[in-house]
Amino acid sequence: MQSQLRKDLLDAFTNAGEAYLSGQRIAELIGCSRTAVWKHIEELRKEGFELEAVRRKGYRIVRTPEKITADELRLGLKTNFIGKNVHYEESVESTQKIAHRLAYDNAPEGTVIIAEEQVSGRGRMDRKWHSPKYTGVWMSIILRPNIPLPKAPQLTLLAAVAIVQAIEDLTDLLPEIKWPNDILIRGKKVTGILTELEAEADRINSVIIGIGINVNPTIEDFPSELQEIATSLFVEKGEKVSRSDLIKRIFMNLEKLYLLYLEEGFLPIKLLWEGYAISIGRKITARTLSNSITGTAQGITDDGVLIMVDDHGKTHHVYSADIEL
Ligand code: BT5
Repeated sequence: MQSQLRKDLLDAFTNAGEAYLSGQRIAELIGCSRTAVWKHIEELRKEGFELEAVRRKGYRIVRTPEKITADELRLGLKTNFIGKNVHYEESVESTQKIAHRLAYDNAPEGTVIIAEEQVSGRGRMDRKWHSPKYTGVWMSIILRPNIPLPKAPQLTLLAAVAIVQAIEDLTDLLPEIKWPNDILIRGKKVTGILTELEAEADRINSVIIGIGINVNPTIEDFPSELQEIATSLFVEKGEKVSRSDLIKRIFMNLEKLYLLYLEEGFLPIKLLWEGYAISIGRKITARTLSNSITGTAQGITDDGVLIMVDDHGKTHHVYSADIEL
């Protein structure tokens, strides 16, 4: 975890934007000695930050490190709670597992667990999620919404919109959402979302949103069974994308949408979601554990449940399934 002084220092650079900050000014802003400022600046340099120092003007950050660091995530982040408390790990089994433990231990809403690598990353129904080192975003976000239990899956759709918007903000790619939890680019999966709950009786303690994004791997970096069905932002764009910038965008978009959702309910989110959905209006097969339905996807209900009409004209409400297009 970062010290409060380090957080204040990064906030000071965030607020300064492109402007230089003198050592004296920083010391005043964050309430420490100039020697302490100098010490923190040296530590940032050791982490891989490049700081320009100009006489009589002060310091400015000109480049941030390739590896995700808590400091880098702090710089430029303008949220009130999502991502304000970040647990950063080099290698974990699954960020979901850590998030469940932290949520149980009363971690504040908006706490995020980010790992460079997951050795047992998981998808829905205990499927595996391939999460190799340094190339992706593997993170879990703890939310504590005061909503009835059946509405929790709406947060998967909300997160999907936040991620698609973040990808659009940083690239010229056009991601699409396949209900309920896949983000695809040109038909291949770039992101998976796994929403899990901690609840007692009918009260939600926390919702843990697990997000896996293939950012910078090449196709050869994927195991052979994924090479036909998966893709990455790098593969699609032909250029590396900064994982920290992407994470910060997601935090900002997610916070905005989540506050809108708490205020106005699911409807505004649904409208945004529909603008990105690919399965709607198409013939699909929905496979659940117990059966499979083929028919046309009509849309989603105001609660985020998929509506399908089968070949006999019968309407089905699908709460959770794997969709084949
Ligand atoms: C998902 O499940 O798509 C949810 C994935 C959530 C991953 C995040 S990473 C951070 C957090 N910590 C975790 O341990 N998990 C979450 P599902 O819809 O069940 O899709 C799983 C299927 O996607 C697998 O069976 C593979 O076919 C495919 N797959 C696995 N790894 C992939 C990857 N890196 N990219 C694209 N597809 C992948």
